[in-house]
Amino acid sequence: ELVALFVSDVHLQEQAPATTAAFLHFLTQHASHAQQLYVLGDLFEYWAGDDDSDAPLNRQVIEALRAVSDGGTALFWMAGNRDFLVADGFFTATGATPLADGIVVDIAGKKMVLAHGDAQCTDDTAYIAFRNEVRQASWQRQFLGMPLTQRKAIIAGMRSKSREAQSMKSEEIMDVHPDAIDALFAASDTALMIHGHTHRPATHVVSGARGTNVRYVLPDWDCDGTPKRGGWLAVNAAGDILRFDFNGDLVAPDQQDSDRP
Ligand code: OKV
Ligand code: MN
Repeated sequence: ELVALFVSDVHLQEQAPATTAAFLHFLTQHASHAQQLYVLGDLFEYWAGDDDSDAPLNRQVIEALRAVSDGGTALFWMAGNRDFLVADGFFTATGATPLADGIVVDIAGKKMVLAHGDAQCTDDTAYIAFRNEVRQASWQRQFLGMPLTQRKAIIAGMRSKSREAQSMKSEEIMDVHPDAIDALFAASDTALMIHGHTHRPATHVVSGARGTNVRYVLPDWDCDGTPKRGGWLAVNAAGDILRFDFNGDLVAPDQQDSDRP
């Protein structure tokens, strides 16, 4: 039996029904058999507030997550840069436990640090400034005080502006900064990291002053386009970290994008 599964960047949205179906299949067929499920950010393409939980897609996903946690799989949630407004209403409805970005966990005897990955994209100073602002409780109180329709319009405006603006770097061309990764390894006193966000699934092995660090990057999901993409990481009882594609097929280490020697 697998101890823990890790998934991120599914970007669930009404416009991507095959991705939704693949993720629901993952929950019922795979996550439900694991002891723990860690959702490491950007499960949703955007989250406008817990008062949007009755939207058909959101309701369907909440019910599916609730079935996983009711089935005995401990469910953990980390916010991404698109679903950072998920709050208590969602946690109560799904049975998920919120996790802070950069938390250190011990899974099957392996100590590891978990992050979404956006906070380590420190080259994008404009984004980091935006992130610091919208992660403040006061900013969120004010934003969530607006009507849901207005919040959705603001998010839609940001999304279309970001799509058309050449100057605004998209998530897809962004990558983490090595110094920010080193700093997170050092601060957490770990040699293992799992994160998403960059859409660059890979296993990075870096030898430095404190020994060898391994950084596992989760894939984003898109099962509506061709070729389909998506998948998850798993930790087994022996503490090995395994990579699976969205079909549940094991990805052999030599088929992974890896700088393992
Ligand atoms: C995604 C990134 C734009 C990086 C905003 C609440 C808020 C969601 C949102 C708006 C932006 C995602 C959803 C986009 C990623 C960028 C620029 C750089 C580094 C809110 C919930 F603020 F209104 F409360 N957003 N979009 N970037 O345009 O797709 O990741 S986005
Ligand atoms: Mn992200």
